[in-house]
Amino acid sequence: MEMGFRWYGSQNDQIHLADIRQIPGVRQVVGALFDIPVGEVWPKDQIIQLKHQIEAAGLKFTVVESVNIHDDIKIGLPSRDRYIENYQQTIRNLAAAGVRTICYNFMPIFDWVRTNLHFSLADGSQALAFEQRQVQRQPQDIIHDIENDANGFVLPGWEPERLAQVQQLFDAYAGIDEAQLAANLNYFLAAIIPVCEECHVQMALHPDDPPRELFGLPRIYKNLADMNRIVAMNPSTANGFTICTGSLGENPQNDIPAIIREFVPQGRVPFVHARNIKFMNDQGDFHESAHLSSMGSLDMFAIMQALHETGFSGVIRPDHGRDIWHESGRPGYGLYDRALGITYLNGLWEALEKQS
Ligand code: DNO
Repeated sequence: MEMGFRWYGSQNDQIHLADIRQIPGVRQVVGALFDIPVGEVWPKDQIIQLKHQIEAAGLKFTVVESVNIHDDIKIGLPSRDRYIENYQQTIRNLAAAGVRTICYNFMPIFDWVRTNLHFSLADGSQALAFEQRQVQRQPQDIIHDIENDANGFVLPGWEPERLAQVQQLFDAYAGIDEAQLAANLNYFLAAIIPVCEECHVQMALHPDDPPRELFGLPRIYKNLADMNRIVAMNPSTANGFTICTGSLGENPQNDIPAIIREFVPQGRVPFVHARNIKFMNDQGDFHESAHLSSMGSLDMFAIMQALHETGFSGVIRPDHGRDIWHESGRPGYGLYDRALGITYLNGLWEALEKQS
């Protein structure tokens, strides 16, 4: 297992590589080129520049999060082939720079959805939260709130230029149900997995967050049964998963240790996001919490134990942190609480190593 930390690059992140280097036990920076429009090829020289920057700080760069998928691919428009060719080229360029894992998602229009970016917790910290009744509102209102509450940062997957066309996007997705979206994923995988195999890159699909239908849009990676369907589409191990404990854990029916025990031994899990959430009621409303098991609804020890037992050897990163100690950064992506999360996860891991 190698501990990583997500970083938005020197132009887009208030956190410096030198700060990340000081978090005990961090080896990897999970990065991306955030300025390339979705669908365009990531130029090799820019990827190599990022790699050199990360390596000069004494850290490694083998996981990219995310190379986002153009909506035309998810909708299945004829123009998808051009975007798929671009994606193939991006895979080759990333592989040439030593990247081994590409995290991506196949969620229509929205990446993750939260309805409050500054939910106040009893200890005075703030966290991201999701309340179902809030998504009865128009998507435009939610976009407006998220953009206004993000402390001036762009949140991952919430590119303002793309979301300015949200009504057109909804129109374009009309008639795309789960079966059609799954067929479009299948088409995409059939085109890119051979390229991944050729370049020794593994794709790591991120779960739908939250893992339930939203705004009438289809969702295809919500639980273990969905994962089995995705494996059946393309059994190559290059067709892998990101296990995001928070996203999957937002459905209390999901048994995350069982999911880990199923897919890690298949060699299909190169990347894990570790995060805890706390349910606020039995309607599935939740807020994110500190990583500690006792602060949330997930048993983080049981999760780490399943990873340890199955010999997980990929990269794990703390997922969203709370805003604490007066930090006001990109919501979910501050330094302090994610660093605390790392220290806790490393403590659990050390105990597991020494007991085995
Ligand atoms: C949110 C992240 C997601 C994730 C993408 C992967 O904070 O977990 O934006 O990176 O869904 O493509």
